[in-house]
Amino acid sequence: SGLHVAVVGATGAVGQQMLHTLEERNFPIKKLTLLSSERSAGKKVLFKGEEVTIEVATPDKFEGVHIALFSAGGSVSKELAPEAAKRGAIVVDNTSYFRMDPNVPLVVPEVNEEDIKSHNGIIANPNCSTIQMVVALEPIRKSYGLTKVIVSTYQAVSGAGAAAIDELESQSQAILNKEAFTPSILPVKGDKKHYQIAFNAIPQIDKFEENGFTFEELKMINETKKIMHDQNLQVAATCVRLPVVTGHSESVYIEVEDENVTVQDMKALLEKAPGVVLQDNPAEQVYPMPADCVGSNDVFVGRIRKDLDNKKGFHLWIVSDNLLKGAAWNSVQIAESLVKLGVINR
Ligand code: 11C
Repeated sequence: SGLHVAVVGATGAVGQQMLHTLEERNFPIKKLTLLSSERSAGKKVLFKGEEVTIEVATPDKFEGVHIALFSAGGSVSKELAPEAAKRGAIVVDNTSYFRMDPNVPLVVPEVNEEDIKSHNGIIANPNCSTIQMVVALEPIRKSYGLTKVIVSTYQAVSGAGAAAIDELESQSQAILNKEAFTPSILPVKGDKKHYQIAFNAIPQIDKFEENGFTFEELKMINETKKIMHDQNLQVAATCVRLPVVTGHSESVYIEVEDENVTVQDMKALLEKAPGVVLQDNPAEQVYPMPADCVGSNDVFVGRIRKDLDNKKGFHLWIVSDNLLKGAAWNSVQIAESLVKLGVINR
């Protein structure tokens, strides 16, 4: 018994966390195939104490694979996810390429686990900043109704990959040493200009769209509506990059339908919500911070306040490890759901 699992993009910031999470969860693996671009092929990686050699990702490598976890960028998913699905694998894709495709379920198990049953070979893993927000907001939506979400993010550089972490570290060092430096990765590797991230805040994540929002902001808006199955939900986002290595933070304003909800109600609800840890005690200065959340699969919520002017308005502060619940853990959790709901037989 056990499954043949493939990880595509095994050497990336997320791929590494996927291997770590598969190990930690003791996922029922019979065979592990690690795939990457030609650049990383041939490298050896330790999995459960055994060396696994990374191979070049080509369509034939998916023969016999049950579950393929993809995190090697949109263009790789575009080309190879359909090839894997054609060969009978169920793809869990961590890129944005298929997320808004109506034939592809977009899944956060705490919110819409059942959607995996309608897969056509590909299941999409949402954007990191979307995932942590919907985990915290879904219990509120279910109990009190949710009509509006306005979010501002404080996002870590690891969301932009390993090269962005290097850029933050080397730039910080250069500034402290009073040396010259030339930004080349952030805010967006493929955009025209690059800006200093060390000791700074950049209000651009991904490229700008014609309506003035960035693609990251539109991902938060559109993915939230799709995951919650509510096209009428009003969502707006402003996404900002900070000099934090790992752990995205979000200041979220919401409006609920029920104006009688109290902060105590909200806290009691979130205290028992799946995947959520409540850290909210102003008297003791207890609130979530990214440095404390790194390495945890949970979503941390604090600073819950009722708006002073709008009886239906609440403010929350939501923090999570963007590489875990935001990426690797949510993907492995979807794989676990495939086994648990009998969508795939081990
Ligand atoms: C960031 N949220 O922090 C992005 C990274 O659509 O999966 C995730 C990109 C994605 O830069």
